[in-house]
Amino acid sequence: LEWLYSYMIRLRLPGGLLSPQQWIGLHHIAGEHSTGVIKITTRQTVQLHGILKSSIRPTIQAFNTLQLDSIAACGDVNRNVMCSANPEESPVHAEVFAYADKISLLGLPKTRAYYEIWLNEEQIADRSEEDPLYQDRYLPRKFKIAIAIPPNNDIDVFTNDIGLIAIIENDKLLGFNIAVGGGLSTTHGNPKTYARLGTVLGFLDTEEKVLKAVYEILTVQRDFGNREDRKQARLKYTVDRLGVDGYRKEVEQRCGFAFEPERPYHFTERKDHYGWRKNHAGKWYYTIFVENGRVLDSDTVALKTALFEVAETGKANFRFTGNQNVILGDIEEADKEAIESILARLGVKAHNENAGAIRRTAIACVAFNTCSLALAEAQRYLPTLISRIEPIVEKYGLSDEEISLRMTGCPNGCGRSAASEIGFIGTSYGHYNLHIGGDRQGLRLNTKYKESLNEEQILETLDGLFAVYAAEKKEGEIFGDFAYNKWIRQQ
Ligand code: SRM
Ligand code: SF4
Repeated sequence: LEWLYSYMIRLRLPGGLLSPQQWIGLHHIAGEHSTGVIKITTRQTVQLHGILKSSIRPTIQAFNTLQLDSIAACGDVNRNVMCSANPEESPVHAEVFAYADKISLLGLPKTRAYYEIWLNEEQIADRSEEDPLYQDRYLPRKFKIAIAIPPNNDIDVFTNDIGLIAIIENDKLLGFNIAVGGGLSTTHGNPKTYARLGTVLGFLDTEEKVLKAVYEILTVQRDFGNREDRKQARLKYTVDRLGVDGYRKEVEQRCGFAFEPERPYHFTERKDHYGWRKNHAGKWYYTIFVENGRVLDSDTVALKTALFEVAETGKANFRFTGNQNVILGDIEEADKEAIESILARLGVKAHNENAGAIRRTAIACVAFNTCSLALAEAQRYLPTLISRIEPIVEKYGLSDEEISLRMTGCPNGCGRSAASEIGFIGTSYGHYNLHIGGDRQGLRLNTKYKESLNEEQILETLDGLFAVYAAEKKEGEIFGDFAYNKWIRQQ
């Protein structure tokens, strides 16, 4: 008799876009083979949990009929490529968005093993599978790429190994600034590990140059990354070992061209705009708040049913955001009312409108009960903790402040807790390090302020911090900046 193994599957979904037909398929696959919850991740894709070993092949085959795959969603390869999610925010969104797909293809392993193992493709035993990028050794560690369209840093561009920042002038895409060396994971008790935000190498204009540079940044990491110590293997450590100039020089040598100086850009926010928005072409977008990315029907909101009904109309695409939400997108004016009535009838509209500012900007990673690396709860606990924090912010008149608050069940940082104004990082069951002083746009990491707090201590500490903030903040000063100046800078 064998153990009853259960698995998680994550899709590769560059930029996080699904058609209504694909959503319908995903809904059925989730119901048939997994726990039923569709989990939107912090990298704009979805995961299904609780898939029994015998259901893996049928699940992958069903996804394949929807032209969806799970290739390189995990492993020491380039992962799901993120792209700014909100098409209503820029007339050149489609042009930038296309890069996510191109970069994803560029970083795909060439092996046919996935098709042979899961999709019954004929196995060619003696074929040597040439892979110029990964060769015979893949990368030293996972690798992440994201593309941002200023002024919204909704995909947290600087937390990625490679971050591309679209430079747009007069609604024309001029090219990208390219940053390297972002990554958030640390290990408790290992001082050699640290979170780092990316550093801009420079600007490139043509598509050919941008793709070549991305490719060669990958090959430099492949060749220079640390393969002895997995805790030192991410690109951020390679960049710091070679130096930013050293890394740039090596990339330029392989590319045969140089980076131009970085072009100016300005991030003013890092958030999703809930509710209806219209884009330059007159299409409508409705952004739904999905608490911690968990799509399911609850007592208060029939979100899963609503999304299924919307998909059945065939009138909206599904665009996942890096904040674990979903945008119903590309909706014609004539179809808006039909979508609106589904959202209103099933409680989605009210849920969206009633969520408080801290709750709707918060992120939590999966953690217990499926993540084997979890030290503490995250997505199962943060909603409750927020309900206990809300009366405190209310007491100090701070209820409308969109303070970014993120929680992870361990220091790996899947909910990007190191890049928030208030970060909780699990240390043991029921205990969290409290980090403060990050900014709201994703340009400054937070810093550890208190260690291993339990809930009572968390609430007491936040009460004290908010009291001072409410009393002393300057006009428009956000909590993260205030906290940085008041409690972190002098440390
Ligand atoms: Fe993550 C490992 C979940 C985004 C850093 N992450 C894991 C695993 C697979 C646990 C494991 O290895 O056994 C988690 C699965 C839990 C479960 O039960 O589902 C897991 N990571 C997630 C997701 C689902 C969190 C979420 O709630 O949305 C995110 C999936 C992203 C995706 O769609 O691909 C997720 N993980 C991230 C991010 C954020 C990001 O990429 O923007 C980070 C920090 C950024 C970074 O990479 O520096 C992140 N995950 C890690 C790490 C630490 C990597 C390192 O550099 O050391 C691990 C552990 C590892 O790789 O050894 C990890
Ligand atoms: Fe698991 Fe840690 Fe990632 Fe949370 S941060 S999902 S606990 S690995």
